[in-house]
Amino acid sequence: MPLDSELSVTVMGLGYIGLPTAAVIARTGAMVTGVDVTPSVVDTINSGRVHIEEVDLDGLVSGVVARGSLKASLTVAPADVFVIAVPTPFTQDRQPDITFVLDAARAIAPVLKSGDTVILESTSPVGTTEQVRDLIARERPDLKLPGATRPGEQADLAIAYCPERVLPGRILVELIDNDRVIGGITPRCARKALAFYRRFVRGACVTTTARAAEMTKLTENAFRDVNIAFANELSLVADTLGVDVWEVIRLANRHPRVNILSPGPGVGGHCIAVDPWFLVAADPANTPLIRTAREVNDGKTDHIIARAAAMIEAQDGPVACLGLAFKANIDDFRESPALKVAAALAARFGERVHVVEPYATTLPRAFDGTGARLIDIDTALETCGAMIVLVDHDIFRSVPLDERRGKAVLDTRGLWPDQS
Ligand code: SAJ
Repeated sequence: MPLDSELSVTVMGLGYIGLPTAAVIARTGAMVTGVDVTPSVVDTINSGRVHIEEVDLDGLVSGVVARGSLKASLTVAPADVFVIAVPTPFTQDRQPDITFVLDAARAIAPVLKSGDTVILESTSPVGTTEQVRDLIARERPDLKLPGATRPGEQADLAIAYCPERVLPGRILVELIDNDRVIGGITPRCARKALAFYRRFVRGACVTTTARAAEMTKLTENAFRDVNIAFANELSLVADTLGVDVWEVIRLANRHPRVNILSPGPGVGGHCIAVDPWFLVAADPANTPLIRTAREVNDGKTDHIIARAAAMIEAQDGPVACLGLAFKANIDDFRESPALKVAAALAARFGERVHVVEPYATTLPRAFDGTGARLIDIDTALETCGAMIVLVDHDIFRSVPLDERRGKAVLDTRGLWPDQS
């Protein structure tokens, strides 16, 4: 590969993963072009600003754009390495939708040249990297593709799968420090992609096949979903038995080989609530546990809505829903169970529902026409006799018992263990 300053990299998709990845690669001195289909995203980045909230990302992007090592574009130019980081949603009937991945592959195909490396990072069903290879083979019959060469012949391109595995809120740290799984269509593809990641990853880089790497990513998020489902199921049993589930989990976790996760109002975000379905879709007959975990976690949201509604009915006056984000201390409301609960309560109880969300400036569309209002935590503590804790934001955690004594509280996050 060329020296850092000569290496050119194109990152397809400038979202939560693509933009931080592009910026981190640009910081190494490579010339990075980020490609996105949304003109406002391209304009924002080219003016040195960011369209997403992530710790320290604004400073990094403004620096690499000012230095000229990162630019954004609506069109794809030739590069040495192409990184695809576009969304892979699922359809109404819970089948993976890889249209954006295939669109990105189609967009880069015309500019590919011998020696280039194509890396897919998007969470994808097993076999997607091979589909990318097959699509490029159809678009570019002049290139020799990996896994489709004659004996003794070298492929013109390296194609690999390397899933991102960063945690929102810690993306810039984890992009560098986390271990990476790099799956090549062939071992040579994996080695080529490994040389690329070595430039900016401090964690271990482990090579395997593309299919194993694809399944590894799905497995990681399904593991977490199943374990959160266990905690959520325990919380229902504990409610039935009148036991404090948080205390039980704290005590059980003192066992050296037990590590139970935390119950909550359900599982949100664009990863853990979605990816397990990719495994279920691949083999429905053999995935009863993974499917049930998804259903338990989704069912927990409905359970909280029912409990919160019962609590509101038993009260007079305004009720505060604390938090809309899908988890603590972030501004991301995608697939958020907290938002789902608060919006369902607003639809039913209207202007009695007050929402506290320090990461929002206005209420999301789901609240339109309900009469619900966005207020701050101080106002909520002064005016609301009942509180429903939906997100464990630090600002809520820090409210002392004195300020919430005597209030009716439904705490879905175990934030206020001293609340009687
Ligand atoms: N949650 C619980 N209880 C817990 C932990 C989490 O209810 O004990 C809930 C959270 O509140 C949230 C959801 O689960 O609603 C997911 O949050 P998370 O922090 O577990 O994960 P994400 O979605 O922010 O990021 C995950 C990470 N995957 C794993 O930890 C296996 C991250 O490393 C992945 O990169 C990311 O998915 C992804 O993009 O796939």
